[in-house]
Amino acid sequence: SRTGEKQALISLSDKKDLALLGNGLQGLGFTLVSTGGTASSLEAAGVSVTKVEQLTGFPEMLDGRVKTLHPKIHGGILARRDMKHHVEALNEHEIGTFDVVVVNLYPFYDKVSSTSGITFEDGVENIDIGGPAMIRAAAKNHKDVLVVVDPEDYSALLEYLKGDQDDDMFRRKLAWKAFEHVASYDSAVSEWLWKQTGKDEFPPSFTVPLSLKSSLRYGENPHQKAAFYVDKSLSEVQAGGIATAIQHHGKEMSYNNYLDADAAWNCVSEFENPTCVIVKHTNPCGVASRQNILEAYRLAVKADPVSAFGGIVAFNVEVDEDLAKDIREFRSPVDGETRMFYEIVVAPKYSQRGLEILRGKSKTLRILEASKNKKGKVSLRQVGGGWLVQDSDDLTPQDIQFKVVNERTPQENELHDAEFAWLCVKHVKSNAIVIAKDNCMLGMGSGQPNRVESLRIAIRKAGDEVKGAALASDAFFPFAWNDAVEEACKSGVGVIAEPGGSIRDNDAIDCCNKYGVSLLFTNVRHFRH
Ligand code: 93A
Repeated sequence: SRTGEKQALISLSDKKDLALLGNGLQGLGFTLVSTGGTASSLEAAGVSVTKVEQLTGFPEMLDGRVKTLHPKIHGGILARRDMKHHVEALNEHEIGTFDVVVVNLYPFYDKVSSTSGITFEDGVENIDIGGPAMIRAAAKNHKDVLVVVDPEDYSALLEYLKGDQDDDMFRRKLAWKAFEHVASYDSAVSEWLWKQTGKDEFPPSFTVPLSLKSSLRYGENPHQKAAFYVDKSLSEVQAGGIATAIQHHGKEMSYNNYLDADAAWNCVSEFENPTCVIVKHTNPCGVASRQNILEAYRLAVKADPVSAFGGIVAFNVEVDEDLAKDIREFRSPVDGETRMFYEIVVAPKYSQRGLEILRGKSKTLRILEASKNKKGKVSLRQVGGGWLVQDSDDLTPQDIQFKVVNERTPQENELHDAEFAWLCVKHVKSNAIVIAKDNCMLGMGSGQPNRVESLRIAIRKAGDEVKGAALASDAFFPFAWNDAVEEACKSGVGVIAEPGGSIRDNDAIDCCNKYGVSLLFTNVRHFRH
C-alpha cells in the first residue's frame, strides 16, 4: 500500500450493517483492510477486502491475541499528515495511512453477564486489546482519522465522506464517542475483575459504565438542564426497571416523570397479587391489591383521589381492554364528574385493545411497558463533593418476622394487614406512616420532620376506616404517651407494626396494652430519606 491511497480499517465484533458500511466505503473509492472474521463477512457481502495479515506480513497469531498490533497498522493511524518527518517515516517503511477506522469491541459485558455464566479463562480471553488500541489511536488522531464505534453512525459517516466540507466538530464528536466506548468497556472489565477477587460485597467497584440515553427537556425545574443515562454494566437481557422501559405512547418523559415512574414501578413490582399503585411526587398515595385488577385500581384511586389526579398509575399485571376503559373513563370520586387524569401508566404488559384504548385517552399520556427490576443492585446518591453507595433495600415482609410484643394477639387478618402496610411504608419517604386494611392503603403520612405529624396526616386521610386497621411506621417511636403511639391507639387502629429498638419501647408496649392494640416489632427499619 502507498501513502495517498484512501484506506479504511474495519474490525468488528458486532457485524450489524457491515454490508452497508463496506459497500458504501467501496463505492467511495476506499480500499478496505480488515481482520479475519470481518474480512470474511465483507467478502460474503460482495465487498473486496485486504486482510490485515497481507498488509503486515504477519499472520494473526497467538489465537488472535495479536492481529492488528503492528506498526503498519498503528503507524498508518497515528502519523501526523502535517509533519514532514512523519510522512517521510511512512514512506521509508512503506506504510499507508488510514482515513477511516471502524472498530467495535469483543462483547465483554454480554459474555461475562450471560446467565449461563462463563469461566474465568473465557472472561479473560474476551478482554479486547487490539481493538481499544486502534480506537484510541484513531481518536487521538481524529484531525485526520474518522473513528466510528457505533453502527448507528455508519450513515452519517458515509454522508460526511460524500460531502467535500471538513467539519472539525463532527470529527471531535466521533472521537469523544470512541473514548466513551473504550472507557465503558474498561469499566466493565475492571468491575468484573473486582468481582473475581471474591470481593463482590462492599465496597463495590465504582466504575458504573453509563451511556447517554437521551437529553431531557429540563431537570426538576425548567431552568435546570438535564439528561438521562443508562447503566451499561448489565446486558439488555439482564437490565430491568424504568431505564429499559418501552414507551408506547405520549409526551416525552421528563426528569420528574422518570423519578415518579421509578417509584411507582418499584413499589408495585413488590406485590404478589394483582396490584395498583398510584404515585405522586415519588410517594405512593394509593395502593390496593385484589384478585380483580379493576377493583384494585378503583380502590387505589379512592384512597386519595385528590392526590391521585395527575399521578402515575402502575400495575403489576397486564392492562387489558376492561382496565384500559376504566382508566380512560373513571370519574374522580371527588366530584363524580371530572375524568381522572394521569401523567403515566406503567405495566408489565398491555393487550392490543388495552393499548389502543389508552392511546385514545389523551395525546400526552405516557404509556410505559417495563420489566422487573433486578434485586441486589447498589443505589447511588449524590452529596456535595461525593457519592453515597448502599445496597438497595430488598427486604420484603416475607424476609421479616413480625413479633408480637404485648398482651393482645392480633387476628390472622390483622397480621396480614400489618404485612401489607409494611410493604407500603417501605416505599414512603420518612418519616413514614401507613394505615392499611384488607389489602388497601387507607392513608399515609410522608416526609414530615416528626413522626407525630406524619401519623396525624395518615389518620386524617384514613378517616372513619382507620378503625380496626393496621398501622406501620418505618422507624421506631421515640415517645409513646401523649405522643404518636397513644394517638395511634386512640384513633382506633387494631395493630401497630414498627421496628422496635427505642429506649422507650416499654412505654409503647404499656400504651398498646392499655388501649387493647396489638404491637408488632419487625426488627427491620425502612428509612427512605
Ligand atoms: O485479541 S485482540 O485483542 N488482538 C488484536 O490484535 C485485535 N485486533 C482487533 N483483538 C483484536 N481485535 C478485535 O477483533 C476487534 O476489536 C474486533 O472486535 C474483533 C474483530 O475480529 P474479526 O474481524 O476476526 O471478527
